[in-house]
Amino acid sequence: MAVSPSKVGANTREEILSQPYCWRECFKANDENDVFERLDDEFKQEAEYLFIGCGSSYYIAQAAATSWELITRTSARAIPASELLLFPDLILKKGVVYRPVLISRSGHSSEVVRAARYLERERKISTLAISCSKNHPLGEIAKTTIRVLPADEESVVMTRSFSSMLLTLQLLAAQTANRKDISKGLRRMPDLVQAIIQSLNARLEEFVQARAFADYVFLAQGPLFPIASEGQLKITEMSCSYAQAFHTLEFRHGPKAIAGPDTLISFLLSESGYDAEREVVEEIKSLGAPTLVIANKADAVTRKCADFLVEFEFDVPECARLAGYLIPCQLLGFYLGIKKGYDIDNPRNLSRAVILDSIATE
Ligand code: F1P
Repeated sequence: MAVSPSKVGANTREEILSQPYCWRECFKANDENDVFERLDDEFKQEAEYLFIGCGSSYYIAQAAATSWELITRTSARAIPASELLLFPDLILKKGVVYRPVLISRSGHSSEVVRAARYLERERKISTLAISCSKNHPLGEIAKTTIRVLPADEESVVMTRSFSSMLLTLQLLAAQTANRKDISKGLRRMPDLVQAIIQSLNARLEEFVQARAFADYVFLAQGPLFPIASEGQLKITEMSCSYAQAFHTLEFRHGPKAIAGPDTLISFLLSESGYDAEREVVEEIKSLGAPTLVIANKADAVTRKCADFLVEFEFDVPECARLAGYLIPCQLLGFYLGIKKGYDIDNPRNLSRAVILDSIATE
């Protein structure tokens, strides 16, 4: 059924723009339900955190694992659920105490449900799940489930569910490590992003209308790399365009061959690696590639090299800013899809969850 032009992507657009409000609601719900206090006992003992998800939720797992290591200074890893199902010996080592955290907006993705069943029932390992839905198979299997219900979406493509589950896991890390500076910074993100999201939305819509690109690259280091990976996935899901993600300095080692006038290179610049990453911005600009740069603070060189610059100036700790870097990536994918005439609320070939008839470890 044809969708009227003004209605195309209405759900996805509203879900992207509602993120600051949604984050506030999620923080409030978690506080009212004492979610973190109730978890405290189980999180006291030393363990290796194993963040597990599929698709966008796998990139949440990667962002949560890097945040966990930076905030708590204890080890954490991220894996796609399929790796645990197909190569368990590569993942679970003898003598290591694991704390698996299963991430799934729907709680129905077969690989995540089967991973929970395998961990709980075959390996007798207690699991924590986080989801945006109320009742689902994952919640029936995991020992404890955090529900981030205000973040659920109508759309297939994950946007506010991604940022809300990530912020919740980051807050859990800060709580576990008693890092009040990080907790405070995370709780300031709704107001900080609220102040810029409407102007950013208008600027990106205009940028996409004015320019044409053949393909897309996202570059980032450290805790921002999972956000770059999610950015390429948003472009792919919402606009069916070809997008890739690399570590920024890795781009020089071969992939740089594709840099040219038709490839939009998006840089998610960190604070910790800024000087080295900015040199890549300069180099890529000199090759004639259009650049989109997202930074917390940009110097004169970066301003000169950026065709589109997002400068946050958020005075919060670096790892508390991750959710903000997502917004321009989501909006870029959205407006590219609109420009190509796609029905973004129902993207080609995709469904809200991947339900498989059969997979190994049945
Ligand atoms: C995971 C997922 C999404 C993807 C699509 C299919 O869902 O792979 O990341 O965008 O919607 O499902 P979930 O396990 O987080 O519900």
